[in-house]
Amino acid sequence: MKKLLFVIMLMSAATPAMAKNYTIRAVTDLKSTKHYYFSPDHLTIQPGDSVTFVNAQNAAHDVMFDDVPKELKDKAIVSPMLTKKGDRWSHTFTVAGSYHFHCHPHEALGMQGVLIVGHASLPGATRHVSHEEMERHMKAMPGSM
Ligand SMILES: [Cu+2]
Repeated sequence: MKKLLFVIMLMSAATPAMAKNYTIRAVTDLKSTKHYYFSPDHLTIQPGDSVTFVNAQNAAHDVMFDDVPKELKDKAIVSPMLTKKGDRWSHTFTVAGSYHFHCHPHEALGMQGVLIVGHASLPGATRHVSHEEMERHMKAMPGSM
């Protein structure tokens, strides 16, 4: 009996909950009232899940996380520019809380979204990430300009 229990414990340790991968499309639709938007623009995932941002048309979009849980102290989450249809960028989210992101070229046009990882952050538990900080992060990325 003890041996069986041990085997079951080993098996459950070897099969962690399957992390999921979600897709958010960066949409350009000049015929709609909102020309540029993320679809979906609100998404809830679990820690360990990843999100793939896909450029749905041939306009340039990127993804900048401008509000993130405070635990992400020295970390800026920024995609490279997705310049053409089908360009994609994935990120795995391990820290629970509320995230806000926008597309830099279309920030003024309201291209933005909210991502909840596990549960929403309490008020004051997130921090703003400046464009300067994101730029520094991008310059440090391998293969950046
Ligand atoms: Cu955009």
